[in-house]
Amino acid sequence: MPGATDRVSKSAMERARALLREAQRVVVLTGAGVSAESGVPTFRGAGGLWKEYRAEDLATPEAFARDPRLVWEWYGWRRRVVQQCMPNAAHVALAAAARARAGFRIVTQNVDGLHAAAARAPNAMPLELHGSLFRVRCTVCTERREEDGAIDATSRETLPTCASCGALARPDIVWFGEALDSAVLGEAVTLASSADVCLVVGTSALVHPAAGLADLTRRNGGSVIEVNVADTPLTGTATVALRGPAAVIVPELLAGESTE
Ligand code: BJW
Ligand code: ZN
Repeated sequence: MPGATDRVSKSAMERARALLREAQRVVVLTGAGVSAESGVPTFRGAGGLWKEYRAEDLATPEAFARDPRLVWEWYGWRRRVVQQCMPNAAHVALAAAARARAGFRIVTQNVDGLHAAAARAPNAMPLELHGSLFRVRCTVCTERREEDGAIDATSRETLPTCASCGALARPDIVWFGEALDSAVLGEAVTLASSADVCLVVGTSALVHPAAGLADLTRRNGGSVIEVNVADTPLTGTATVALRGPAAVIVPELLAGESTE
């Protein structure tokens, strides 16, 4: 298999490595593309989830209010897909760098749990901006719980309910039009604003506020390294753009970071 430097210009890879070497604080922002090689479908683009399903039908609070059974059926299928998937070389390399270096933090838009599965230590656990496929929360009270079982969406009565008040439970995922958890977003903003490097991996950078985090780093004088198979709205302003699959580029970029 060719190394990343066979696909990416050697000078771009060297420049990105030097930026990371010199950085005290690194924030990594990941999106669906980091999990693509694990077999998790992305949202947009060829084979993306939104090609087959309309976001408005499934990933909004209005959709859930209209037809919770349909939405839970979709999330039950998403859980089953992700449960067949393993962290890939990009998740593993990012987790190793986070364990090895203070000031290296992973912030993800993904709800698939694969960064957490690769973490093996608290300091490699990601900040999950958009929630988790494996948590549910009550539609009425504040109850939340981890849950990774099958969803029985045959009728409204069989859907997950709150253990505390008995009301209908929903996926603990941030849908369009919903606010991100303010503590989680606040921490991500602090990390991005103070980072020397923001490493952006596998996101279309279309969904806000997550997409604005790299700009916070840049506007505060930091550098942006983008890893993606295609151009995004961030490419033009990135300090270095590395074209190619995350599971190939990221391990090569971070080679030598970890002494484990
Ligand atoms: C590879 C690869 C490989 C492939 N290697 N790369 C400012 C401007 C405009 C609009 C807004 C704005 N601020 C807010 C909005 C509205 C909205 C929004 O951003 N809309 C835009 C789409 C226009 N944002 C929101 O609604 C957010 N809420 C909010 O702002 O609330 C404000 C508020 C405040 C107070 C009270 C109330 C409200 C919430 C956003 C929630 C996003 N949720 C989703 C769905 C969750 C459902 C689920 O998962 O089931 O999260 S949307 C979906 O997109 C998902 C993802 O996390 C997110 C980002 O997608 P991502 O990860 O970038 O994936 P893709 O598929 O788009 O891209 C994959 C990339 O990988 C591509 O670039 C490929 O090339 C690449 N790739 N293979 C490397 N092997
Ligand atoms: Zn409840």
